[in-house]
Order: sequence, then structure tokens, then C-alpha cells
Amino acid sequence: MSDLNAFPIAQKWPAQHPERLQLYSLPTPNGVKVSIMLEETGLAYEPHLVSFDRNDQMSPEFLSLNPNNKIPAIIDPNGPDGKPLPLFESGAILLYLAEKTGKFIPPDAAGRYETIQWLMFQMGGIGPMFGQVGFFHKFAGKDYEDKRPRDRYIGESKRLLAVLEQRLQGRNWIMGEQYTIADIAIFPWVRNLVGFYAAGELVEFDSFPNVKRVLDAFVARPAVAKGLEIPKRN
Ligand SMILES: N[C@@H](CCC(=O)N[C@@H](CS)C(=O)NCC(=O)O)C(=O)O
Repeated sequence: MSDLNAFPIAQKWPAQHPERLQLYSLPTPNGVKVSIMLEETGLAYEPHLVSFDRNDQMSPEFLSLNPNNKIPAIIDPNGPDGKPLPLFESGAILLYLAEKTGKFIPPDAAGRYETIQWLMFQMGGIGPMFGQVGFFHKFAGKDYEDKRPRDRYIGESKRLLAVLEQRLQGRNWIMGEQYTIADIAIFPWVRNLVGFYAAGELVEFDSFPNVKRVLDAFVARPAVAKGLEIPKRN
């Protein structure tokens, strides 16, 4: 309890269960990666809502945990050597939780690095490119007359979907039989692109049947359905 209280963020978002992993998030495509992972692993955790409507991510308490003012972030009171571990960046958090629990990452070194490779593909490619489609197609950028930026990100997103399509040919998940953190990182973004961003037609989503098949399998998982709603929005 006293360890967690040493973190300024715990003053703004007090822990009811300080022995549990603390999640500071919002159900966005980056946020739900971590809530889905936590639901999948069965780890005990306490979610806290970081409201963008209130600009919570810019508060000094949040910035003390993530100076980059982005959700998700966590504090694991029971981190390495039994000490609290604060962490931001969803990819780093997924990797940490996979290694902590020994779940959703292959145990062998080659499989582990291959999974990390696809995790990085999401972090460096899918997230940033699909996110820009959101900006230029759904949010403030949609009113720009010049459609070149939108088309650039649509083109890149289609290219990335084609890479995924090829990878998923003959595979159940990104890593084949095993469902991993690579799937947990990638599919919330695919879901968002065709759902919330309504960019399915623009990216010709129908031409990626394997991506669609795996997306359907992903959202059918009970832990995914739960994680997508955590933390509850006000
Ligand atoms: N690379 C970061 C990106 C996180 C990110 O972009 N989070 C968005 C929500 S999806 C955010 O917090 N935006 C708030 C802001 O920019 O003020 C990660 O994967 O954790």
C-alpha cells in the first residue's frame, strides 16, 4: 500500500485494491490491448478511467507516470524483485505481462522473437497508419479539401492489410496455432479501422478474407468482449 502511494498518480486515482495491478486507460485501440491481455491472463487488476474529455492525460499526476501523455499505463505493485513497476507503451506492457505470466508468447527463443517482430509491426506500422486514417477520414482532418494525406494513409493501410492477409493465409492466428500478444496488439486496430473509423470501403476490406476471418475469431473470445469495455466510460 505505502509503495503504491509513493506514485503521484495514486493520489488522483486512488487504489481500492493496492495489491492488484493498476491500469490507467480508456477503451481505445491502444488502451484495450492491455485490458484484453489482463482479461486473457486472469491477473487481478484495478482499472482507472483516464478521461480525454477532462484532459486527464495532461494532468501532472498522469504525466508523472507517462511523460508522453498517452494511455495505457500501468503500475504493477508486484513487479520484478517484488518491487512496484510503472510502465507505459502498450507494446512494452504486453511483453511484460506475457513474460510475467508465461502466457501468449511462445516459450522458445525463435518463436518469442517472431512474436515480438509482429508486435513491432503493429506498433510501428498498423497503429500509426490506421490512426492517421482515423484523423483524415473521421476526425478533424476529414474537412481538409486536399485528400492527398488521407489517400497516402489509406494506401499504406491497404498495403499493411495485404501483409497481414498473406501472413494469415493457412494460419489461425499470427503465430499459427498459438494465440499471442501479436494478435492482441493487431486486431483491436483492425476492428477500429473498419468499425469506429468506418474506413472498410476505403481500404477495400472485403479483399482481405483471412484478416476478416481472424478478426471475427478474435472478437468472439470472451476475454476480448470484456476487455473492449474496460475501463467503463462515464
Ligand atoms: N505508442 C503508444 C500510443 C498510445 C496512444 O496513442 N494513445 C492514445 C489513445 S489510443 C492517447 O492516449 N491519446 C491521448 C493524447 O494524445 O492526448 C502505445 O501504444 O501505448
